[in-house]
Amino acid sequence: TFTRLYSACLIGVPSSKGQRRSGVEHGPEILRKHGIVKKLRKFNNVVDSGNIRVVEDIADDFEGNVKNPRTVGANNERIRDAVKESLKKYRPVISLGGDHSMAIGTISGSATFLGKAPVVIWVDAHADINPPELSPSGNLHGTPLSFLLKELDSSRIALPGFEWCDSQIAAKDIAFIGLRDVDPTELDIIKNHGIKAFDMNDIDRLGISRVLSECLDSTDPNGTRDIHLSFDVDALDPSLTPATGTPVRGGLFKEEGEFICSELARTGRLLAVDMVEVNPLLSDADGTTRTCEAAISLLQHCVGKRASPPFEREDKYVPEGSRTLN
Ligand code: EXY
Ligand code: MN
Ligand code: MN
Ligand code: MN
Repeated sequence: TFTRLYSACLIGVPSSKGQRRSGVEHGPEILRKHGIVKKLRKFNNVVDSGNIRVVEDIADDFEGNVKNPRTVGANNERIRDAVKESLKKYRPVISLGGDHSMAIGTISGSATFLGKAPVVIWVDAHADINPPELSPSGNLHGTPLSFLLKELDSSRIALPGFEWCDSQIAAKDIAFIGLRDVDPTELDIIKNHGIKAFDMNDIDRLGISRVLSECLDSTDPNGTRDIHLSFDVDALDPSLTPATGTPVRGGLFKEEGEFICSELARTGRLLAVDMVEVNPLLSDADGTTRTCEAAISLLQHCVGKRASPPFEREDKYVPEGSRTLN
């Protein structure tokens, strides 16, 4: 099968300039320290390609409201090239973040390698689709999908650092899982372009198995397309992944995340995975260890570990808080 033909590969992406808190650049090294390579090798061959050398010395600041576009743009061009090159030999190509702005590069890398759009399954508390000039925070980690979405071409502003970037993904290629903190502009884009989106209430109501099937039915009705999974650790409940920059209560259970990863791997078409927003400076040692263990377990399921049977939420304790998309 697929997994026997290919080894998986890890690329560390120590990027942090897509947000304002320090520490997320240490994501790749803290995951290695927690034994990611050895733990993934229980399930498949894994090559660790080391870290991408990120740009840090560009003179950069705000462009309008947008923070550090030159740095984030330059890094993403390198990330695109690294992912594209790795896909010639490995899959899935697993990019360890780093803040989520890196998905501009990883998904561009997948699309450039394929010469067409992959399916993008975006698992996150946030939609990360703000047009940068409309971002409430100016942080580029809340914007990557707006760079990638073809339907936004006519309204996209030119930002320094992104001259290389071409939108390669259509609204119909994307599905969101786990949303619970979405800005009004983002909700408009999701609705106007009919992007498939499942918030936490949908998961409570339908169960993760049905939600994932609907994501795949809408993005890949024939079951033939390559899949790019972009997994933000803040999609999981903060009790499981406290070491992250923008936690939102009421998230996915670990088993639900693992089910998504395992089912996508089982298609044989899981091309690339992002595991992002691990920040070891935002929790104590125990919280950081739990965050790393959760991220590593998700990735084990991306390289062949099988999840237990579909997990249903009924009768489980459901935390309070904002859980809906609208
Ligand atoms: N939507 C908010 C913003 O654009 O600033 C929060 C984004 C958080 C993004 C995290 C990584 O998923
Ligand atoms: Mn997020
Ligand atoms: Mn385009
Ligand atoms: Mn994100």
